[in-house]
Amino acid sequence: MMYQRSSALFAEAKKYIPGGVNSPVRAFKAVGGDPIFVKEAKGAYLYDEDGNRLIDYIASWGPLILGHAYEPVISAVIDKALKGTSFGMPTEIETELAKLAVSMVPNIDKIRFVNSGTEACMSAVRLARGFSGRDKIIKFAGCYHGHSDSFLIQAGSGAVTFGSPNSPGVTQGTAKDTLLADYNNLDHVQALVEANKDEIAAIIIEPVAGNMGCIVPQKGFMEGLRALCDHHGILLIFDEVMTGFRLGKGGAQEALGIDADILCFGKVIGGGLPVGAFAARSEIMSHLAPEGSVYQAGTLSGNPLAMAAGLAMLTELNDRPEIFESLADKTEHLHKGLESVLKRKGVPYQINRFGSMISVHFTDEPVVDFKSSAKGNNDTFKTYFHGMLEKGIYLPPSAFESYFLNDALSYADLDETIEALDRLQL
Ligand code: KE4
Repeated sequence: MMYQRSSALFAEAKKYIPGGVNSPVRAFKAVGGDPIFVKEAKGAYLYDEDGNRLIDYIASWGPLILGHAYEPVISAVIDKALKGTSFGMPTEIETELAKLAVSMVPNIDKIRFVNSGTEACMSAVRLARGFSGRDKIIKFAGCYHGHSDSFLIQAGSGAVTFGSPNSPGVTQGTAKDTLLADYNNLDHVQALVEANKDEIAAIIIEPVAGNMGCIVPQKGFMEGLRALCDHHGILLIFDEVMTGFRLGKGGAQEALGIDADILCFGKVIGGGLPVGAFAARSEIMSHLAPEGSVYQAGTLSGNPLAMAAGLAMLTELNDRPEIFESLADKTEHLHKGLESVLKRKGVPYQINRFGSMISVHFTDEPVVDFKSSAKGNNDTFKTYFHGMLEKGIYLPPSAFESYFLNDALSYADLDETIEALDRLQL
């Protein structure tokens, strides 16, 4: 396949935009080569600037669960845009989407809309701190909650020490309030809680992780976190930016059978437009301005176009919940097909899957946390990524990402993907 126009567009973009992209993962740094510039998309297919058709497995990193340019979403946005794009005043459609989301997700009475998953998670942590009067949070190595300072933290040395910044610009003062634990390691969390008694406001986690590849919580891990939070008066924040409205109407809480205290959303809730949200029971949300004193705001929060896209998307998912099962079945089909090819090729591999989230890791060790995910052979991954791209399959350009299937994918698309791997020399 030719990518000349994409490369030319990338060279031009780099003159005016840092790294030529507006979000780093798009730049292909982890896999090498120039990123593909997309011209348009419909259903399961991307059409790039060189006229190539690509079967899409990122769905804009999750939002487009029904496929690209889904007609009910598009017409809702067009109709809304004709009436104005933003007012900075309350509109009825914000309440309509809020009511629908509250009806679909367990344990929430109220929801606040923002413009990204980062904003949702950042605001959720501030709310937890304001509600509890405590400063520290626990997050997990390899979990990504957006780019706000409190989350850009790497493990400090030792088991129960503070985090340290993993990006210039994040101060030690911020990092000291973020403690880092290993995913699926309840003892580690217990040690952190014991060493910071009555100082921890919240534990924030991706209930099914998607930013280390897809990593599924092991039996008892999430239940243990819930019990620890109950015992120590810590709020459990589920970052459902990826899993929300993807794993089912009730997201990971429903899929795992675990109650969280604060929920963060993004991606699907905006139907492809910029929407994030955070939600909780009234007792917690009543602390948020203007009702309470925890401040949070946004010029374009609840933007009518974004609300229209989100409402159309969630209405479809709420009316046709069979979509979630159809997606999970398609993901299982893809899993089994890829697995049989990799087994036949004798390549060391792990495939992790939950619902319509899946990832392939080139290692013979089970991938259960960031350390084991990092043991994947990245050279093999790069060969895999570019080889599949050459065959018209667009996968996440990093081994530390999950695939996001969309319901426009046909079984023929899935089989074409499996056959593409079969023809690949790994
Ligand atoms: P945004 O600020 O990118 O909307 O959301 C941040 C975020 C929060 N929580 C989770 C679990 C997330 O996965 C994300 C963002 N996901 C990445 C993909 N791994 C977005 C892609 C990108 O950064 O361009």
